[in-house]
Amino acid sequence: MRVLRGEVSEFQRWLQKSERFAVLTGAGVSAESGIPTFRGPGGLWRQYSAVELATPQAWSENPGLVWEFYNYRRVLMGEKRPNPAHLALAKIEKEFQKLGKAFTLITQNIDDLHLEAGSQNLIRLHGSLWEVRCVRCAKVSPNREVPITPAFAGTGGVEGNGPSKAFREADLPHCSECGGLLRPHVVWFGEMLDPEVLASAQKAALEAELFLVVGTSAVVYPAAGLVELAAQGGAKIAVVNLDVPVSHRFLDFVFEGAAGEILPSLLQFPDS
Ligand code: BJW
Ligand code: ZN
Repeated sequence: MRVLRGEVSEFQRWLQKSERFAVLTGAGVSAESGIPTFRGPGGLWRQYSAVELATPQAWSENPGLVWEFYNYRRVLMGEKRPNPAHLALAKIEKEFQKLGKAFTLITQNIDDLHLEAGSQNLIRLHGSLWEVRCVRCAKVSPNREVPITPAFAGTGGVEGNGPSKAFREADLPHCSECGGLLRPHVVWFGEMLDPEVLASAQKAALEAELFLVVGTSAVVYPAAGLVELAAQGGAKIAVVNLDVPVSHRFLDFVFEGAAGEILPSLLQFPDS
């Protein structure tokens, strides 16, 4: 680890002192579990960047292609397990609970690895890969099908251009209640986040005394705005990232390195 700003011991004193601790995570926290980040190497599927397919435009033009992409991610993410970074966050939450102090974990990830690691007070800003929503009646349901429908079996390879076959309407998943088309229950570019989910994240950021930002490029709003909000609310801001951008602006602690290596030793009270 490279300590670019602040000191580990000082961070840990803040951890002990803080009554309210909030953490924002991004794709980097799951990188060591083997899940590619969006804007780093591996962020491409066929000729598409992930952010090109995570849009309502892509969905309206070609829902079969978008489902093929999300089906590929179900195959990939379904076999990944939480890494030491997820586990360290779940562990510190338990310590905060024991002490009667507030801990909130806010994630932009849709992989649910924080849940699997045991995190409880978790806010999922961008939804879950393992839930679907009906575009007609808006019903949200858990769905762990892999492949999402039999038509997607064996599709999704990273080689190739465009969809691997011409998916028909009947190949796509449909709502058991109303027959409408099902889509992934995730937030695409240009879509609003669930207002209640966003409001609870903003409250946790504003009230935090210590705010830790792990493995996110922090370029996507409104998630990125939570860091500014926490700073405005008076929180100490700490960053853990493999590759910290040059601008540190209002950061109090900057630890450069892999989250899975840093968090287990960083997230300790100084006298433990
Ligand atoms: C490691 C590591 C290791 C690697 N250890 N670290 C204000 C200004 C400008 C634009 C906007 C604005 N407000 C809203 C917008 C528009 C847009 C936006 O933000 N655009 C920007 C790109 C400019 N936002 C939206 O559209 C949002 N909706 C909204 O605001 O509605 C109202 C509105 C609409 C339109 C206009 C204005 C207002 C919705 C955003 C939804 C984002 N959705 C996605 C897809 C989710 C589903 C899916 O997964 O398929 O969310 S896009 C993608 O980016 C995904 C991620 O959650 C998100 C963030 O990415 P993340 O996690 O930061 O990943 P990376 O890859 O970028 O970074 C990884 C980091 O990890 C790197 O820093 C590495 O160094 C690091 N790292 N290994 C530690 N081992
Ligand atoms: Zn329906």
